[in-house]
Amino acid sequence: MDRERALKIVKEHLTEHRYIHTLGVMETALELADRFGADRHKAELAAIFHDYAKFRSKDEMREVVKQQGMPESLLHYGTELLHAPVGAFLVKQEAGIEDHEILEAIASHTTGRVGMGTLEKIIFLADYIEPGRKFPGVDQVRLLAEENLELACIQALKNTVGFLMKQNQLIYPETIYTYNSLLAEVK
Ligand code: DGI
Ligand code: FE
Ligand code: FE
Ligand code: FE
Repeated sequence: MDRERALKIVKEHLTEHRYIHTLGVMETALELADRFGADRHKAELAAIFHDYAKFRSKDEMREVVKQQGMPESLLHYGTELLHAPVGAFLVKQEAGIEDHEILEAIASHTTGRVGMGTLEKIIFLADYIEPGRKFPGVDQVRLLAEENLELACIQALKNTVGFLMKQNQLIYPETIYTYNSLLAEVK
């Protein structure tokens, strides 16, 4: 699938704000793919589709989790987590994307995953640092991303976990496992 067709599909499922975010993730993912050696076309498609399910109803997302045999635990940590794995499923079903690496990168873009590959790390990071993001600490992550993909992902995870803790939100265990696995990778 080419970029124009992918963007056209995704645009119908997103708000204007979320579409602009998606374009930012796409540009950033392409830069990171060049820098860290990933397939440009896969990075582009994964970025374009990463938030495909962002505006699906909670009920629809919960149904997909149950019907597709996704981890039941996903249902107990806040509905924000669901659009990533559910998005990967719907992108395959509705947009016909079959590439396993692309689908995996979409599925893991919110929590990360233990043993993430380069494309997954790139999408995870691009989602965090795209030019429209204004999180406290994002500039430090942008600097790290110029040199070291893993260190940048680690810092993004730290910031997210700190943010969630301040808000008294539950931390999905995979988010912590991802942090541990990246730390082990750089040691
Ligand atoms: O979809 P985006 O807004 O572009 O970004 P995202 O897919 O990274 O989702 C961010 C949201 O996910 C944000 O509200 C924090 C939440 N989140 C990320 N990790 C966890 C989490 N929420 C919980 N409860 N636990 C997590 O581990
Ligand atoms: Fe997302
Ligand atoms: Fe994210
Ligand atoms: Fe996003």
